[in-house]
Amino acid sequence: MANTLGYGGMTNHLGDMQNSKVILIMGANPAVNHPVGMQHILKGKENGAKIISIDPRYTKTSAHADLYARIRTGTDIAFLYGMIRYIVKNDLHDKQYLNDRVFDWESIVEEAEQYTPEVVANVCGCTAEKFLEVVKLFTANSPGCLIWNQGWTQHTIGTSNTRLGPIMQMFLGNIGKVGGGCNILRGHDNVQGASDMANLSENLPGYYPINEGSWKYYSGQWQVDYEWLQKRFKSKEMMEKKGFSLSTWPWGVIDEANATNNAGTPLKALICIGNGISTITMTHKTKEALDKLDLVVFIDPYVNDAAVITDRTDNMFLLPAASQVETSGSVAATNRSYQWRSRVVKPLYEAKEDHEILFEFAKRLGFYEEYTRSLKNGKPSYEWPEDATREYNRSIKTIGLQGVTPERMKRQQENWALFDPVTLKGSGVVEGEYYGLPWPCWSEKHPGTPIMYRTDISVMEGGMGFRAGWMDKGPDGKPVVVAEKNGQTLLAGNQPAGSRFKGGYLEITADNIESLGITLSAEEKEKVKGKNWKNDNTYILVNKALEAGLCPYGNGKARARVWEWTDQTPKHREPLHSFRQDLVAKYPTFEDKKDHYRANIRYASEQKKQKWVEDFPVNVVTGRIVEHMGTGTETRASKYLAELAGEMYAHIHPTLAKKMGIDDGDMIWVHGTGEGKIKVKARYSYSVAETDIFMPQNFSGLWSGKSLVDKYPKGTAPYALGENSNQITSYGYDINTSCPETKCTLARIEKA
Ligand SMILES: Nc1nc2c(c(=O)[nH]1)N[C@H]1C(S)=C(S)[C@@H](COP(=O)(O)OP(=O)(O)OC[C@H]3O[C@@H](n4cnc5c(=O)[nH]c(N)nc54)[C@H](O)[C@@H]3O)O[C@H]1N2
Ligand SMILES: Nc1nc2c(c(=O)[nH]1)N[C@H]1C(S)=C(S)[C@@H](COP(=O)(O)OP(=O)(O)OC[C@H]3O[C@@H](n4cnc5c(=O)[nH]c(N)nc54)[C@H](O)[C@@H]3O)O[C@H]1N2
Ligand SMILES: [Mo]
Repeated sequence: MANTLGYGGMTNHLGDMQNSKVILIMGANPAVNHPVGMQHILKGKENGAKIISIDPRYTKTSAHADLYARIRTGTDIAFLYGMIRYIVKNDLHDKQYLNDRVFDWESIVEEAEQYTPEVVANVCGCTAEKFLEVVKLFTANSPGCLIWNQGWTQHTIGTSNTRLGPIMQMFLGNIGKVGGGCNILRGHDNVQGASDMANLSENLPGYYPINEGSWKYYSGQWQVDYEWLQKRFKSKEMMEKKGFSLSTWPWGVIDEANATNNAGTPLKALICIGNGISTITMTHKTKEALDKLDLVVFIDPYVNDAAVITDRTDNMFLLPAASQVETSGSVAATNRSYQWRSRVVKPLYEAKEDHEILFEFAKRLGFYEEYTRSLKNGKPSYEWPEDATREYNRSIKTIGLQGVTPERMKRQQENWALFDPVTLKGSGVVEGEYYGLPWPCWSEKHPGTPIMYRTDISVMEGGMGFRAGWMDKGPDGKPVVVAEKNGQTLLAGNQPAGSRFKGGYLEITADNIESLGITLSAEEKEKVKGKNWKNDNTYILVNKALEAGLCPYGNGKARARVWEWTDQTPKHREPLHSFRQDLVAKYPTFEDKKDHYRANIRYASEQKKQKWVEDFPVNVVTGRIVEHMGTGTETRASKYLAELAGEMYAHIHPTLAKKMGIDDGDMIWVHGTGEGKIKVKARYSYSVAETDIFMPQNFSGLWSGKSLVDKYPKGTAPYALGENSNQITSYGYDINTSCPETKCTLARIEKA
């Protein structure tokens, strides 16, 4: 149930990396964080793939690589543009692919022009020779796959990183290809499922936007009146507004100026279910917010870390949640595949499954009947969790969950051995299905889509073109569907194999389906009147499209330029707390942003506030260790893991340490650019640059040199406690997602 800060999902899948000839890993450390996924990468290597690791640290993954390049944190965009420039200058780009499938790729070439190998070297802090070695090795081998994770997302420009990576892959025609793609390694168990089901504050389930149309659609799906639903909110405006996010909510409590973004009120209560929350940047601000709230509830199998950080003495409740082995239902993996999980034991002691706790809330708040109506779907009672799965099969059409039925998942679970791990193809009773029915799985006859955007196979075999953003603002400010922008078409120039319609087409609607060569009977026409593929409960539009080999969401171009975003084409911008003060003027950050997930967020004013690096001269990198997970709440409560990794530390390069008179094993104070400070053990390591220190993000329970052990209810303290690295991570949030800039932090260190 835990949430994540990263967005994404693989275009391909883990087994498919065995088909790659080169694997570029940038901003991820799978040897530590995805040790099982890493096995596929190593198999790929045995099959001849070259492995490239680009990371500010020499990691365990780097140790497996054929080529390693160290770059400064937050400079991947310069590196990627350098690669694109090299690709174009050497005529290595796939022009047919770009012309057919990518909208305004020329704007990328234009932006890339300035990133000569020398500029890349200067911005990224690697040598021009090393950069050229990387781009030469990557382009000399095909197909190439790209892997990233939190090294790319936890930045003010995180979304630009995650756009430019795929764009670079498109220049090489690597997306929609076996052994190619972008294999984003996601975080928690079922984090893909959690975002598919809208554990996010900016959309409804299935990524339906929060607007009147979607709310009306869902009121139908949930079988409640739209008006009743609307009354749950203070106003229609608030109903259609993005909520606070995991990273902005503390500002909704402590900074009263944000009340205007929140219907005139600061936040008063917090219910935290399945999230660490002490892992957001600037933990001392989270503490301040927790102290100030009227009511705090944690729903967790363990004592949530944040419950120990706060000084509050009243109105805080810990509700014991069951763990994953005490529950059953569907979970989605990093490659969009859904799997059925069976309960191992019933919840122990007084613990309850998360949904039971939510049902109890609904009963006491008086809307249990409305809450569960669509589970019953006309029957006298519901069957958990199958009927919850059936609800999303019916309602989540956008990403094609129609075909991911409980019956199919259970049959797959019983026949694991019949699937090939490299192709995900089933045989015998599961012949004609891919493992996990990776979405989109358009119907109960569809096999699922293990590799997205393939045009060499038909839609019914898992093929599809790109999904363009068809929406634009019309002259009256209202959204309209468009097929072109500024004279450039958004329609693809090719089509998936077996398509009866040649070329690109808009998403399928009742109005356009006949113009695509599909005929509907008078009765069918009547049934789908005014509908499109995303809200047609009869499925006629989707099924007719599939029969004709057409993709329901259309066949468009991927947008290399997103015209409604601040950075229409990705741009390098220095972090708010930049290690390279001299580059800030050339690559400044964004203007301050008001009402960003309901908080007023500083960008330029924070960057310009002072010459940060003069007072905070050490660049801090944070990340994970293999022994602990997330906050470490669960893993530090394991004697075995606490024994393996029981102590918080900072990796420091001996050269930097010597300059400061710090010996291996000395305690040091690390002061952040906010008010936080932590006391940790210095460990000499050559894995970090001479300018950097590295700290794991997996510790908690010590607070600026003091132990919080007495604050745990008796018998619940974990075996290993440590300082929380986020007490010193800097202010800063992604311009689109609000993901905290935890990967670019400056600090001051001194011997303790
Ligand atoms: N054992 C273990 N496994 C885990 C987790 C755990 O806590 N413990 N957490 C899970 C979760 S929730 C997630 S999201 C994933 C995260 O998986 P990863 O993203 O692999 O995890 P990190 O260690 O945070 O960061 C990856 C690498 O990014 C590098 N990096 C930092 N900044 C930059 C940058 O600007 N550019 C580049 N190129 N690299 C950079 C770091 O040095 C680090 O080696 O792991 C999951 N797996
Ligand atoms: N400096 C720095 N900070 C970071 C990162 C970084 O790289 N550097 N990475 C960020 C990322 S990507 C993430 S995902 C976060 C870590 O993510 P968090 O969500 O903060 O950390 P977890 O420890 O996974 O917290 C999950 C909580 O849910 C509880 N839990 C487990 N199973 C269940 C269940 O079935 N039901 C319920 N109700 N609760 C359950 C656990 O006991 C725990 O308290 O850290 C972020 N913070
Ligand atoms: Mo994560």
